[in-house]
Amino acid sequence: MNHNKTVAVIGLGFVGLPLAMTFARKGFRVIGIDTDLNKINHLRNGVNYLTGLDDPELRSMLDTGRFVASNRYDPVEKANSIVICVPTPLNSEDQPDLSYLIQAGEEISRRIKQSQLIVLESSTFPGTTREVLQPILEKSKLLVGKDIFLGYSPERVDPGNEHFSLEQIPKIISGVTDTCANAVYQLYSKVFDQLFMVSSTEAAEFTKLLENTYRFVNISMMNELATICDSLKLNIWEVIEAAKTKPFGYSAFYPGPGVGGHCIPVDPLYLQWKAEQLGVKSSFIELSKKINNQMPEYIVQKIAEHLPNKQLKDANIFIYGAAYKRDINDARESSAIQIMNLLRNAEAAVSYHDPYIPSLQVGGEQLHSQELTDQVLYAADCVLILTDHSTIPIQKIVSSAKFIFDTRNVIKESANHTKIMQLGG
Ligand code: SAJ
Repeated sequence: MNHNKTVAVIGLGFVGLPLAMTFARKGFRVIGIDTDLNKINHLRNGVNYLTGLDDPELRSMLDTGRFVASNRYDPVEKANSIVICVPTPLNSEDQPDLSYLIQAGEEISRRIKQSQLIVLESSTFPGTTREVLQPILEKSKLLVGKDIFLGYSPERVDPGNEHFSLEQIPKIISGVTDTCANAVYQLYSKVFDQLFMVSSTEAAEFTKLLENTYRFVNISMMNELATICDSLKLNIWEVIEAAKTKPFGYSAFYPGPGVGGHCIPVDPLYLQWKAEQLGVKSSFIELSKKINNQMPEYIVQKIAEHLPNKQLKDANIFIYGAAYKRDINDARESSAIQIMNLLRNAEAAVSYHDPYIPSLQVGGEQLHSQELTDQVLYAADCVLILTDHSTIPIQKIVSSAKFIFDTRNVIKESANHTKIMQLGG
């Protein structure tokens, strides 16, 4: 079968939707499937819910039929290839939750056709494609490598990154068998500028976890060094800038109020879980998790210690930034949520402003982004900067706020202001 005509993309989130649109741009007919009817209705109206904007390109793809969106799995029968981009979160015990993947596998298995290629893109522990997904697909009595083809290619979407288009990001690919690997190559070579084939799906699964565990560990190291700089009365941001002058052997990471998002705090714990299954320790991941998870408490403790003439319980704390990182509209796993909970537990009054996050569930209550007025800034006992959105009105905050805690080194001349405290500064 020619795998290069119709592609079904399962899961239309921050990974699947950009991928579906990239396939459509490259001339494929794309069937986008997501069980969230709200997403499907947005798409059918030409609205890209990732940006929240009307998307003329998306509308044109839908109007010309190059991209059809459905909340049902039946259309996968018409696809030559199926790419799975469903969430692989953690459960409440910080362990892998493959329920979305298993559900997708079962739905595909009931409709799978001879010669179809299935590629898993969701981040997951080594062995998932072969040990979890393959048996589900073979319930159809079609055998992987003979009747159907199965591979793994880790997603490398970087939300908010304007510098790389999806097809420019080198793509790791792999197959359960050599024939499968070749089928994955035939499909992805039509879309991505650079492919990198590895020897097994396990190697590809591990590659993705390595990339994000590398970030997780390095960020935690910077968080710990920031607390040491606080005690030494040194400025970690100055030291990082100095270290960055080294043209080799150093890559910069930065301290922050914690590690949010659906990748960095999650992927390393998938690797840790797999290592534990094999009786192998993962000390770096365990320590990094502990350090990163302590940052919200460290931030709140610093506020309690340095609030001018106030106890936390009598204080009004105004937070700038709820998104887990700059310039995106996602607050999943954002440390802002933990920090708001800790402050409210200390009986402080908490409000926030984030141009990307209009409302937020905090401790069972729906908080709404407040307008950023001089009055609101002046009324706060502490303005806490948690997200360094590009549009942050620094001068407005500096001129109106009585006391500022900057956890992102947004206010560069903070040393000149006695009312500004910096994380690691
Ligand atoms: N963070 C720090 N210090 C840093 C870098 C990040 O505190 O030096 C924090 C961020 O504020 C955020 C969290 O860590 O809360 C994660 O930030 P991130 O920059 O890693 O952003 P993500 O979660 O969107 O990660 C994605 C990942 N992409 C994929 O998994 C395909 C990651 O691999 C990318 O390297 C990353 O984007 C990126 O480079 O922006």
